[in-house]
Amino acid sequence: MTTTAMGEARAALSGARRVAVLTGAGISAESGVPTFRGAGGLWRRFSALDLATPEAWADDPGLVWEFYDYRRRVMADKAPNAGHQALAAFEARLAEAGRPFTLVTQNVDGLHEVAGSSRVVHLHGSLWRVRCVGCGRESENRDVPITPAYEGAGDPGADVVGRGFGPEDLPRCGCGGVVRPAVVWFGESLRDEDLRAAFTAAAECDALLVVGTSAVVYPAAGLVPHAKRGGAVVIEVNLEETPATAWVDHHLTGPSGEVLPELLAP
Ligand code: BV8
Ligand code: ZN
Repeated sequence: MTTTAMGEARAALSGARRVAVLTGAGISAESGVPTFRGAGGLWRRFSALDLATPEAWADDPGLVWEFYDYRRRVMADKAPNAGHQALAAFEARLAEAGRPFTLVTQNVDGLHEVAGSSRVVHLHGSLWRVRCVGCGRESENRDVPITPAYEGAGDPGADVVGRGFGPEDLPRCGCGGVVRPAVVWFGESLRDEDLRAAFTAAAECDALLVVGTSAVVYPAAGLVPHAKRGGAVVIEVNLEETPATAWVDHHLTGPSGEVLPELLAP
């Protein structure tokens, strides 16, 4: 990406009072967290899209938990990268200047909070929260493995056949109900308060940063045209062009761990 593209994007951002950010799996790629649609996006012979659905859960909750237990396990030695940290520092600087800032993420890995971001809207939930399918109670859960039955499970190899976990292996709520990952699966609605916070931030911001998302999943991807219609300048940071690129004013090509520290530097 040319220095003029960076210079123009920095100038546009410095002129913005209220800033909103939308991040996707790409911002965690340099932390070693596989993205959804990139090379590492497969687990066994499944794509995340096969397993992140209510149908997969109804069909084989034990397999779905094996997939999520694996993704929680993978996070044990993952840390925020310079991109997460640049966003957290930027948020703190804007807060000092009394400038509104909202970080909307599609990610469920929790790395933005570890980096120190505080105003985070989790559009798709969190790997670290579970919800009882019986009583609906939602709580934080950091047990790895999720239950003793899953000790040593989760091998992502393409030819690995699952052990076949049964109801007795599944995590339970105090009420006796089974708990599921508190993430938004395909075909499931997002939480109203998260949608409202995200679309209000997009409508009201003067600049929207779109970082590391393939912009194919809705309603999250709809935040980009929504911000544009609200008069915001839109800056995209990605290795490649995406369907959002048609809407953006500045496209910075490169890894977010390198681009964001330069773009957000004081
Ligand atoms: C809903 C949580 C309806 C689970 C996720 C047809 C048209 C339009 C919409 C639809 C349609 N058919 C179905 C739909 C709706 C569907 C949808 O959008 N499907 C898509 C696939 C077409 N949406 C839904 O189902 C949503 N719900 O619409 O409800 C409804 C309405 C009323 C009543 C009932 C129901 C729910 C969507 C949420 C699904 N859950 N995740 C989990 O994580 O396990 S989505 C999943 O994809 C992740 O959250 C992920 O974040 C998200 C998007 O992926 P990305 O984050 O963009 O990651 P990806 O790998 O795709 O891309 C990475 C990008 O980073 C790439 O561009 C790459 O170039 C870049 N990159 C890589 N490395 C770097 C980098 N960039 C910078 N630096 C780097 N180093
Ligand atoms: Zn319960």
